[in-house]
Amino acid sequence: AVSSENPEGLAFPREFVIGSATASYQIEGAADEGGRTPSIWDTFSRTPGRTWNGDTGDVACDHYHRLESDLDLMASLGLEAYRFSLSWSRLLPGAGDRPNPAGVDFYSRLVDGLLARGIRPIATLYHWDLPQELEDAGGWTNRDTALRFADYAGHAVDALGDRVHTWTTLNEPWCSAYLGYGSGAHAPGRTDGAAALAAVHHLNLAHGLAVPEIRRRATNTPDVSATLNFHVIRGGDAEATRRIDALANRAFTSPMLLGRYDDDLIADTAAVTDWSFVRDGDLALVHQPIDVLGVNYYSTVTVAMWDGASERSRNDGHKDVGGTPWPGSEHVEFLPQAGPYTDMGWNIAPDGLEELLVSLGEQFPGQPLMITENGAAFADVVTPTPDGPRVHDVERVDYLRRHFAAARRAMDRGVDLRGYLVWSLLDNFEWGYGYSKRFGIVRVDYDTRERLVKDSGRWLAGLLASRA
Ligand code: GBH
Repeated sequence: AVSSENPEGLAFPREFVIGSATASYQIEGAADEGGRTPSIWDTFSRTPGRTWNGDTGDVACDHYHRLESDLDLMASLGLEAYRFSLSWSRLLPGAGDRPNPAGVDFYSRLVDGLLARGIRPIATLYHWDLPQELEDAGGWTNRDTALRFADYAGHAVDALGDRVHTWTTLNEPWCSAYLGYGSGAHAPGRTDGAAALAAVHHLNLAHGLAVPEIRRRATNTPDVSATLNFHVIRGGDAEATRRIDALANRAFTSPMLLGRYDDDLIADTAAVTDWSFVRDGDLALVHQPIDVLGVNYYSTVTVAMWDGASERSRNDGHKDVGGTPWPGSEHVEFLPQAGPYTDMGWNIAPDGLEELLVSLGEQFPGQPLMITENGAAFADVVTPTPDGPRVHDVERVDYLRRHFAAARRAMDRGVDLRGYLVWSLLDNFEWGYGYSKRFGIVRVDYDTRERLVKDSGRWLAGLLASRA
């Protein structure tokens, strides 16, 4: 029972797809069940001091055991698409070469359950949960990990490639490389700038090797994509903006979409690495046509060169845990953003989304785009009402409404935007922040694991119903 409002005339083309997103480690739980072996996030979160309150994904939303009711929940919201990720070490325990029947069965039931409900499955192969066994051999600093990833992609497509509509290779390799190996805020928690840049390249290579493998092994004709998180840099000074754009954005878009690493990126990082991990022929491998570029957007940044004298601003939206996520550009400072802010402290800037989409449309003409994540954390409260408990998350409704409107404006300006997936379907394990941050349009009670659709979920259901 949802309203059928079509808020602010948010009319999108029929083929535009609206849905929601999650990721394996953030929701599944069952970390030691069904033949799954540890990933770097198990190791990291089980290490004291790494996550808020020592939280882990051991149980998370218990989605592994609640698959059928979660599928029904998605259907009740009217989702047109659901973006999820596969746990590599559930599908190939120990990063071995033999698929785990229980893992194949779980994801198969997920995909079949989506299709039975008319929901398009969008599968991400890698949302940060590298098998620990591969990390023990160097993780993303080891070139072999890229080859192993392509092999894993092949197994995943053998298992599901007759039914999955869209495959995404990597989610936000920026986070995997720079937070995992540079700042240390994410697993595996290393703090080594050279390692972070090697990880950048090996992630790019993994993507490039996987794309043709996915196309080769699929028995349907899937859309193949990568999802990147872009830093939308506004104001500030030109040199700092160029540096952060090179490290954060062009380190991925240039090799993937243009077949090169930019000279300024190589020069800016020369004191950190000589980039000798890039072998002849690699860039041709990385440069693969993709059907869709996934865009994750949350907020904006403003950067300036730090003069070394004044107190330095470190407002880059990340936990400071010692290392730098900006190898070679540690002397860039991140200036405070104008509010309002979400519970993450990230500024709310819908026009940044419009600006980003228009800019990507200009930089990569003819490249279809999809918003694969957008959403907000707020400190929700449950309110008793005569109709039962409700979550009146007015700020999240407002956030979504304004970002959907921004996407619509970008389309009006000629951007080829194919869809919009809200992060996230469920409150879930927010990485280093554990369960302290709630991004869901559905609340999860972490004592009972009960789900409660928030007003934002009702709002999205209303938008979807108005299209049906
Ligand atoms: C995503 O990461 C993840 O894919 C998802 O798993 C996670 O739960 C979700 O978002 C919420 O955190 O440059 O102004 O946007 C987001 C990673 C990248 C978000 C850098 C913050 C810095 C501030 N982040 N970003 S800004």
